[in-house]
Amino acid sequence: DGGTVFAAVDIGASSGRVILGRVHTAGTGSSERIVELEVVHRFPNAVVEIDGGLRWDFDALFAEVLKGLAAAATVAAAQGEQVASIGIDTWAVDYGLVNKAGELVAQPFSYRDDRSRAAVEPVHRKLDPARLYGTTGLQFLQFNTIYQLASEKNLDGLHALLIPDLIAFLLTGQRRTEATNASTTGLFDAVAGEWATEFLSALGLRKDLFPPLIQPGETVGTLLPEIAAQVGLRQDTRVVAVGSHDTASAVAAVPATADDGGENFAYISSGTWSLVGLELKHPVLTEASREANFTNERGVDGTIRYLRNMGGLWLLSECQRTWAQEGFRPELTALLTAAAALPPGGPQINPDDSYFIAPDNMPERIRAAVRRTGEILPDDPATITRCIMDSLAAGYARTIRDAERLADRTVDVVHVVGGGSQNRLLCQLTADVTGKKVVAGPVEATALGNVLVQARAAGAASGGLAELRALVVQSHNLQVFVPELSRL
Ligand code: ADP
Ligand code: LRH
Repeated sequence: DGGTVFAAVDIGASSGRVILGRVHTAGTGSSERIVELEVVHRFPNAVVEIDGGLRWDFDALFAEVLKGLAAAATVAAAQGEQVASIGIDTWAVDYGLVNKAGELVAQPFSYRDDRSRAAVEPVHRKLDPARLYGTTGLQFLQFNTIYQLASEKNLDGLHALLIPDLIAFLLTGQRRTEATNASTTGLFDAVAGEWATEFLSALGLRKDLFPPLIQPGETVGTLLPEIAAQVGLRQDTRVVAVGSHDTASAVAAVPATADDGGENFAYISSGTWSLVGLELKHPVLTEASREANFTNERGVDGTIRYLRNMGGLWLLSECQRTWAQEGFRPELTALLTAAAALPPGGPQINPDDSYFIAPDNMPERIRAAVRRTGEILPDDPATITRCIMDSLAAGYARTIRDAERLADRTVDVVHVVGGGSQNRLLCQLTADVTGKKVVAGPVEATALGNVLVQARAAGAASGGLAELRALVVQSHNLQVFVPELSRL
């Protein structure tokens, strides 16, 4: 308190933002504490073709991070506040390679690049998938870090830094690997919470390829003098590790309450991907869980994010991109309203099919996938949009049912957070198909989780995840969707 604010750098696959977060009492005479966000900088993000591969324009992203931190410094100073710390989260899995001089040797590959597919077989010949799962508990995805690293030609003299860790390194000069994101590499022991060094060795990767682990809430370091001067923040401003995997931060801010029956909630972190699952205390490493392709990623405070990474709104945003190239640029809300007016029961696709990973003519890909099921999907944006929403909702219902079975839990309420929580059609369909209450919001759950972990590290908030979540509940209006069974 006392004029302390926290800066959250949150970069997703489709956009990034720098946000100031404040934790304070709701107003004079109130003892209720709330957490508020102020967006000070926003910028777009997308995979781009660079040097013959699909990569992230990391130099441009880092320039936006600096711009955002400068904006944060200006806004805080204007209100007589001090930025106590900075937390960084981004999408998982991807990494940059830095040389001994600490220079990034190339723009980082995106998980959407196809190079890792050919590495899957050779990795599995050395490490059987059942053995990999028994230790890491990680869902098989062709782009998991382990397969990306196996497709690198030469790692001599290089260190790998996951994207948020790379940003933290460039801000502080300190190299660490934050644990929630490390758990998405395929080289992390889900039970021990340590690197699975035997897998690094088996693949001929150096044990020090990644820097040592750091836990959310611990300090990475303070700003390098030249960075502090450039952005106008004090040199003793700390970079604090948060759930640097964006999904870990999002799940930390899911507004679950005791009314949800304590543990009986599922979440959908809805953006480019849909991360659908449960929060558990212990990983589920059974063969049935592997067959169902569930992941055991690490959450804040040592929790397990037992979820399936499913197709998400990438399917829609890519359609929008193709339609825009063809000169058709409908407003998103208008498109969703038109899709909602269509009758239920239309054709569906499998949104998790790896056929949809690459960025190329998504409307035609979706129509081709429907054709393969023997049906015809008309070439009409509202119809294609409806097909995506029906397919996602059906997939969510399947996944939640599977999670209940595999983890032996009952789900009473489904929390939808992230950009996709604004999609009323998808939320309603999710309620209808699951038959469960859906609570939508907050949109900026990821930044909230990021801020709350920093606030707790600074003593401005206290308690476990339940207490942090109570702050979110007190601060945000949530939308409730109840199943309309007549719509099925
Ligand atoms: P990511 O973190 O993966 O970049 P976000 O959580 O920012 O993704 O979510 C982006 C998605 O949210 C968009 O692709 C879009 O489909 C959805 N979205 C954003 N604004 C709205 C809105 N006003 N109504 C419905 N959906 C929206
Ligand atoms: C969501 C996300 C997801 C990962 C994917 C690569 O932004 O981090 O949790 O599986 O990106």
